[in-house]
Amino acid sequence: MDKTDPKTNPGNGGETHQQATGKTSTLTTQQGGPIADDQNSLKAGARGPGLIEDHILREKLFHFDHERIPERVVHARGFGAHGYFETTESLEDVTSADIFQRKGERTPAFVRFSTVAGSKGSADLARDVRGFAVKLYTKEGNWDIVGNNIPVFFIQDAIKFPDLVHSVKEEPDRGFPQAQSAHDNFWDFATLMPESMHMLMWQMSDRTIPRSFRFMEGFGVHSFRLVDKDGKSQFVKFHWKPKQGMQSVLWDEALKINGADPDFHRRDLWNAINQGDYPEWELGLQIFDDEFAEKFEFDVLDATKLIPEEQVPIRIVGRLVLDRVVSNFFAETEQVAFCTQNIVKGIDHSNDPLLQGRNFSYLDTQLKRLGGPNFTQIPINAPKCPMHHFQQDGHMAMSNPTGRANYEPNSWGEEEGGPREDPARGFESYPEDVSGPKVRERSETFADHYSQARQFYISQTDTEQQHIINAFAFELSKVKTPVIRERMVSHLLNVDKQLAEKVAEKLGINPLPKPADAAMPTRDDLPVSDKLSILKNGPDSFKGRKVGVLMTDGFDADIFKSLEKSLKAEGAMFEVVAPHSGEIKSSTGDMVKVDEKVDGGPSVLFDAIVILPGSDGVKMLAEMPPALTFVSDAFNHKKFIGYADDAMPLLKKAGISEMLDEGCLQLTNTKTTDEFTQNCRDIRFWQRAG
Ligand code: HDE
Repeated sequence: MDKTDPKTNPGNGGETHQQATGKTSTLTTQQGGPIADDQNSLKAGARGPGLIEDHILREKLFHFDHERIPERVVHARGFGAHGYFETTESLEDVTSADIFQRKGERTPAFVRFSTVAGSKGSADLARDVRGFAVKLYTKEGNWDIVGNNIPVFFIQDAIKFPDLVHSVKEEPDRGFPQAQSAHDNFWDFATLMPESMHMLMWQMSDRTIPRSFRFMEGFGVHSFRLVDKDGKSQFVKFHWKPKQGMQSVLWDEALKINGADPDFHRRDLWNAINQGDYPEWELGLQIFDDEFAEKFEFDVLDATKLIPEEQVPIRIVGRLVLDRVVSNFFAETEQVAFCTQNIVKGIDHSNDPLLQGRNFSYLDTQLKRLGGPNFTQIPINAPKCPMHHFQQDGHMAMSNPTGRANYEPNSWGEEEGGPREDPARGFESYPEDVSGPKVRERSETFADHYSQARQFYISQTDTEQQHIINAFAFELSKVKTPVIRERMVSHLLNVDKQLAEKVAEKLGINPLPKPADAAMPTRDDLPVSDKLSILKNGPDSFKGRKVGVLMTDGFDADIFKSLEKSLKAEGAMFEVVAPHSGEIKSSTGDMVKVDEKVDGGPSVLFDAIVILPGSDGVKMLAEMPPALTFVSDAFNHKKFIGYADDAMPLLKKAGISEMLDEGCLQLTNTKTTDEFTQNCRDIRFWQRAG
């Protein structure tokens, strides 16, 4: 199947769309009239004024003028892909949701990953939460799990969402900074909202600078409900676990990647899928009953808290595979409309006040963004199961009912009367017993803002803790108002004293402020949860990763071939980086295609590097600043480095020849290239100082 052919790509609605099929067809107006000249507008004389009767020009400009729709108010920058969800275990015992009944059944899916704060054109490597929104086209209606790559959220009540988003976006008077939380307004708001402390720890961790969408987890965040066929209900939290393992970049890399390739994440997903290396996630459920919810230390309705996997283990029930890129970015990624209220029978909402607010917001925002109530008819949003209802008309109504009946009940009989309710199949809300006074109040069970923040911190490796310290110090160094910086340090004192001291030191805050007043004091240490760390859950192979091989004419053909073989066997990729584009010639005269010219292919774009120059070429490289940075950056970013003997002059000039450690391996033969590939499975040589 041609994946880019709209005819064969249902997400784009291409089945009925006659434009751009790839065949040479006659250019027409929107009315279908063939166009003879698309180069010149109609004028009174070749140098005369334009004529308003030029319907071809007017139609073209009219359409162009209206090409843009409002970008999403948050999560504007995103990238989507198609795939499927496969049920690997029947959940008949806990839910009547049709999608979970039959082991082995596949359900079509569309996933959109995103950053939150930046505009549509912002860079991929912003330090930011990532959206992980999944649309499942089930046989009993669309189910959207609109999640993030972090299991908790900043706020507890939807009423604070506009404030949160205003504070993190560009400051309104100046219109900057773009796609960054490192500014006064964000930290002012966050430090005045102690409930954000747990999320801030995640946000300052490497979770917010993932190496790729493929290497991050996804979470439904809220507690939802599962309801079985007898109406019995339990709570559930949804987790997406990447089969590829987790991996993040370093902050210095993120900054440089944004310059070198602002599309790094979307390009990565696009390339992986097009190369047949389909990313895959397991769906894990944390299922717990009301009794557990009662006795758990925190409120399961509080979205700033998680339930450690050690406490409620994850049950893997399915897998999500992304195997098809979009064929039209606008039609699919831009027009897809996720709504938390898109749920199916057998699944229900909980009373989480954040979720309750979301259920209003998503539908509402789509109306503004997509222009009318019929956005559900856009192919990417339309269910793939039969649907019949009496909703009608409105802007851009595309699928219109026929016949006389547009209401029910009616007297027009089975054939003519249209669809009817089906109590056996239809959605039913879990009949939870609820009563209480109408109040604007926050439950006291939501009051502990620090204990899980601390649990997160103490569950990290030393390296990860250091990254968190650095991230806080970096972000707060961009905050110009001293009292805001100090307020954050006063909160950190309630999380971890050493963390607070180290951040304070980097910010030049001396003496330390008093710890922030806490609605509830931090509890005695909660147990370390290894699942909260990225490094403790790294990949077990180098599959799907990419090596940058810096080469020149005269490179050693045998080493290159054996490296190529070894990386291929691992499922890893490589790109050839050279002083010039085109091709380079090996020691034995073989030609190899160059992927990147060295100044366009810095080492931050790769997971590991190999330096394989010819003995003459290395002298040229040693005089090229981008080649020197290629090497020194990789070293400083603790990447694995493979090098041929001929590379020494470059390593010397880059200042690392005296510091070569076990993360740097000289490549001489097949055995060493295999060893190099195996080393790369650790992704970084963290022992390297600095
Ligand atoms: Fe969203 N969020 N959100 N959010 N959110 C939107 O919907 C909102 C929240 C998330 O790729 C908007 O279609 C409120 C949590 C993702 O298209 C908007 C609250 C989580 C996406 C909206 C939250 C998310 C959005 C903007 C607090 C993780 C991108 C455009 C009550 C569980 C979906 C749009 C995509 C998008 C509202 C909090 C995830 C305005 C009011 C918590 C992944 O409706």
